[in-house]
Amino acid sequence: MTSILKDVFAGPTNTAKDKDLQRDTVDPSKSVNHLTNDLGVKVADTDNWLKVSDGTNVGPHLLEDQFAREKIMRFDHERIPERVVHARGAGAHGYFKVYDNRASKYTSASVLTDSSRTTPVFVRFSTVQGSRGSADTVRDVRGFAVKFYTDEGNWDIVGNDIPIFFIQDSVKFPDLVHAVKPEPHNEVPQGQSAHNNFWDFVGLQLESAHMVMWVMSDRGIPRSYRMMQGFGVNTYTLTNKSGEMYFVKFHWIPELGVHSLVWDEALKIAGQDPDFHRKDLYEAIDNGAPPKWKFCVQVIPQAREHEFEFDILDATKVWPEELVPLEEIGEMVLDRKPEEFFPEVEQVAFCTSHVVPGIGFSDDPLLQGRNFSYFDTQLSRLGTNWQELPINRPVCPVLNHQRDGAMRHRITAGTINYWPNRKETFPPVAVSEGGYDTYPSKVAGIKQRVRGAKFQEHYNQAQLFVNSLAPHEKQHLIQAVSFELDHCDDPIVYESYTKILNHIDFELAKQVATNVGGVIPNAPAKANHGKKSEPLSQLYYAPKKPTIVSRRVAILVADGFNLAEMQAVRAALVSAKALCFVIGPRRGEVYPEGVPRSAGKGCMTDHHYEGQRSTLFDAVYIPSGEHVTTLSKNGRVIHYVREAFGHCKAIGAVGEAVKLLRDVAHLPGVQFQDDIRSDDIITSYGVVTTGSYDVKSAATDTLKIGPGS
Ligand code: HDE
Repeated sequence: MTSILKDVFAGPTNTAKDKDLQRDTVDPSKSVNHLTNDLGVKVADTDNWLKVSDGTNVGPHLLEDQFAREKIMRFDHERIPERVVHARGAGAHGYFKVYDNRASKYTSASVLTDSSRTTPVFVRFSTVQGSRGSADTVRDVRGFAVKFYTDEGNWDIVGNDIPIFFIQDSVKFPDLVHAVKPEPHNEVPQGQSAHNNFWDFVGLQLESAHMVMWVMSDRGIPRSYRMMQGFGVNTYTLTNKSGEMYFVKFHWIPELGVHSLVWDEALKIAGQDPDFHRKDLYEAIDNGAPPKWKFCVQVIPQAREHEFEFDILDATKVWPEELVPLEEIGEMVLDRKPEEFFPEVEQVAFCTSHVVPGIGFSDDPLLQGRNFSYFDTQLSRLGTNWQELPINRPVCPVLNHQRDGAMRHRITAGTINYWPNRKETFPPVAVSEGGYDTYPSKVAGIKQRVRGAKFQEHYNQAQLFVNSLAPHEKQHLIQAVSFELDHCDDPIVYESYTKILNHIDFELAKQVATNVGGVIPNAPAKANHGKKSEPLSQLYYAPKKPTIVSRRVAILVADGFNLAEMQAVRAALVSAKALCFVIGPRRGEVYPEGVPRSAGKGCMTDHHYEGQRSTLFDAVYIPSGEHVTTLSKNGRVIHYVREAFGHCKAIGAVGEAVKLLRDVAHLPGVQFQDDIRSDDIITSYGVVTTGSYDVKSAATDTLKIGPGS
C-alpha cells in the first residue's frame, strides 16, 4: 500500500518501526480530503439510501445501492473476538536501548548486547478479568506485554506487573480463568475477583496462595501503568557465543517508583473515570514525561539450577534478590501514542514463543503451555496471516516458503515456494550466520503427568511476601482480602479461605476471619519462618530523589482567590513538570481578589468541583484570599479536601485557606499554626500550610488573564 502520509506521525525517536508503520498510515488532514468507497470511488451522498420516490412519497430501499450496502456490511463486521483474557488494554510505542555489552557474557542476542542500537518497542498494558469495556482501576493483575522489533526478528516478553503466577502448569489455565471470570449462570461480576468461584478455586488450588497475596496487596491497584514494575514471570534461557546456557528472569523497574491507589479511590475512579489509566499514559506522553523503565535480568548459570530450596522453573516462586541479584542492562522509553486504537492496540499479537537468537525457553511448565496458547489464540482472534498486520510485522526482512491463507498481504515474486530448490531461493541460515539455535538440552525420563518434587511447597514464599510488607501495606492486604471474601456468600468458600490464610500469616488470618465471619484461628497453622526480602515491598522502589513529574495537582479556587500567589505556586509546580488543573465553581472565568466580575478579567478554570473529583488528582492546593469564605460554604469543596486527605494525598494551603483545612474540614490529627498569618511552614500528615508564599522570588506563570482567556 502506498502511504499518502509523508511526515506526520513519526515518533520523536522515529524508530525503524515508526517508519514501517508510516507506510500504512493515512492522515486525512495531509491527504486529499474527500470521501470514497472502499475501492476509491468518490461518494456523492452518504446520508440517504437509494430509494424510489415520486417527489412526495418515498418507497423502500433499493438493494442496488452499492454504497449503502458496503457501508452497512462493513459496519456489521467491525467486531472481532476480544482477547479471552487481558481484553481491556492500552498501548504505546517507544524504544529500548542497552547501556553496553555487559550481558554478552550470558547471551549472543544483539538486542541485549549492542548499545549502538535503538530497538523499537510496542507495549500493551492490560487488566485480566474484565471485558474490553471494563474499568481500568479494578483490583486485578496488570498485563505488561512488550514487543521488541529487533534486527533479528520480533521478540515478545508477555509479562505482568506481578512476578509470579497463580498456577504452575499451563493445563490449569482454563480452570483458573473460568473461575475468575464472571460466573457462567449470570455473567457476574465484571472486573472483579470478589466472588465465590474465584475464591473457591484458589482455596482448592493451593499453589495460588503466593499470587493471591500479591493481587490482594497494593500491587493489584496501581496508580498508573507508568508506576508499575513489569516481570517476564517465566524462566527463560540465554545462550552466549560460547554455547553456555543460563536461566533468566526479566524485570522492568519504573523510573517514577512503584505506586498504588488506595482501595476506596480505585473503587470511585472506576465510576468517575473508567479510562483513568489509559488517559494517564497518554497524558504523560503528551506532556513531555514519557514513561521509562530500567530493564534488568536475574541470571542463574545452568550448573546451579538445583541449588535452591524452590524449583527455579516454578512460576509461583520469585528468585529472591538476596540469592540472585538483579543486573541492570538497559532501559525502555514509551514516547508515542498509537494513531488508531484498533489496528495497533487491538490487533497487536504477542506470543511467548517469539524469541530471537541468544534467547530461548526453559522447561518451566507454565511457559511450555503458553508457547502453544498465544500462537493458537491469535488464529481465533485475528485469523491466519496475523503476522503480516502492520503492528505485528517485523522490521527485518521476512523471507520463507509459507504461503497463502486468508487475507494474505504480501506478494512474493518468483517461481519457487519450497525448499530445497534448484535456485536456492530462501535457504535456511547456518547458526554461525545468525540462524536460530535451539539449545541442545539433554532430556531423559519416563512420560508421566507429574510435577517436580519442589513444586509441592506453597506457603514459604507467601509468608516471605507478607513478612516483607510495610505495616500500612499489610493493613491494605487485610482490608482487600476482607472486601473480597465479604463478597462471597457461600460459607464453604470464605471459611475455607480463612483457614488457608492461617498457613501464611496468623494476624492476617485472625483479622480477615473476624471481618468476614470466617474461622478465627487460635494459633498459626504453620510456623512463620520470619524471613523478609526488602524488594518485595513497593517502598523499596521509591525514586532516590522524590519527584512530582507528571503528577496531577488540583488548584481549588472561587471568585476572590489570590492570583499572584496562585500563579507563583503554579509556576513552581509546572517547572517541576507537575500537571496543574484549576478547579472552580464552574468551567469558565473565575475572578481574582480585587477584580470585580464587571472588569471582565477572569482566569479560566479547567474543570468544576463536580466534574473532576479529588480522586483524579495526586495533590490539592488552595491559595489564600477571600474566596476561602465561599469555598468553606461549599460541601463539595469540603468533601474534596477531606477525601484527598483520606486518600493520603499531599494538600497545600496558604493564609485563609489554612482555616478551611483546620476549622471547616477538621482534618484529624493534623498540626496547624495557631496564627494563620505565620510564615512558618508546617508539614503534618502530608498537609503543608503556611501564612504566605514568597511571590517575588517565584517564576512567572503562563496562566493567561483577561477577558475570555
Ligand atoms: Fe497469558 N494469555 N496465559 N499470561 N497473557 C493471553 O493471549 C495464557 C500468563 C499475558 O496485551 C492470551 O493474545 C496461558 C502468565 C498478557 O495482547 C492467551 C497461560 C502471564 C496477555 C493467554 C497464561 C500472562 C496475555 C489471550 C498459562 C504473565 C495480554 C489473548 C500457562 C507472565 C497480551 C492473547 C496482550 C494474554 C494464555 C498465563 C500474561 C489465551 C495458557 C503467567 C500480558 O493466549
